[in-house]
Amino acid sequence: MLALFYIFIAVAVALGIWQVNKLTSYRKTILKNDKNEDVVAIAKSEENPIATEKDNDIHGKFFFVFLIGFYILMGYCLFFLNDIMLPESASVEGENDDNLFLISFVLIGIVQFATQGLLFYFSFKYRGINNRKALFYADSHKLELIWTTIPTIVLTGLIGYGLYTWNDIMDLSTAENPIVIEVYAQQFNWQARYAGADNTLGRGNVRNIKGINTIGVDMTDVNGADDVPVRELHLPKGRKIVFKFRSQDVLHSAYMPHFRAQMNCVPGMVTEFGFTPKFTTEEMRMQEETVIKVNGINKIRKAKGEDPYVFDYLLLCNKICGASHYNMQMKIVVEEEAAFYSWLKKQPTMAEVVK
Ligand SMILES: [Cu+2]
Repeated sequence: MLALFYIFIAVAVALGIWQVNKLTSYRKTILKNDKNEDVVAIAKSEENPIATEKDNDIHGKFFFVFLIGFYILMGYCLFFLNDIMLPESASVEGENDDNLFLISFVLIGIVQFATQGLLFYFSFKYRGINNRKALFYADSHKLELIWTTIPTIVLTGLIGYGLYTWNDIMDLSTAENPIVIEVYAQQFNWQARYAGADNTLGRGNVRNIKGINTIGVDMTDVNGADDVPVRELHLPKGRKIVFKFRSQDVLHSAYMPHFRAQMNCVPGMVTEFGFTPKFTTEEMRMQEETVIKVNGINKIRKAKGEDPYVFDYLLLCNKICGASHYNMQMKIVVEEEAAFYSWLKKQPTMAEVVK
């Protein structure tokens, strides 16, 4: 497959050089038009400087061949590359996100299919044939009205649904008894902090970073003592989680693809979003889509002699933040509420860590 790719690149480069080379043989020429007037044209300044009917015919047919190839490629991407897509959303709020994506994709797909077809088919059908005259057509108010009104209505609907989806993940004012977690980004790893028994995070500031207090929790703030710092995220299934993001150094972006959520972590400010996990890690591992994906990965790993991969939710950095950006990730475990609380209870609090 890789060899094929290199051959493709080599052919593309060779074609490019050939075309550029061809261009150098073209120059500005004065030609006569139908009314015997002088016009400036870019043409090959040889005996027959104008494209012949044969040239036009070949180019027109190429347009048609391109169209067929284009449709085949579109179909291939649509039906055969599906298994590299993410599995079903693992958060309740992410369902809207997926719907929005699907609706946009279907709409764009239909328009794309039709307009590309018209563009290339017409280029073929009306290719230059001697003595064929183009039809002069000024405008049609009816047509203009149709192609302005329909996209306006469709786009308004899409944007409305988009805003609703955005609010669903961003508006945390109605969240009932959420679990509050701070996610802290630094070059190049993630840390997190649970708000503890009072469900309120103690103040954090980069100036408080000292020794083992690597998140910079203000230890004079009473809310901070029961906070729980961790290196692995555990989330209970079915509970609303409120995430608050901070960054120690540069811009990072907390990306949780399986939950369809991403937020920039900006030094000097707190950003946030919230979602409700829908499947535990175990349940997600059993899903058909995940199984197919994991099997595909493991086939490649086996061929390379690597250990098999087991599915886990991940928090990734999605902002190129420096040399080790690619490896900036943290494991996320979603489990039943009871298992979550028994795990959380075993983690030492800030007061226990920073003595
Ligand atoms: Cu980063």
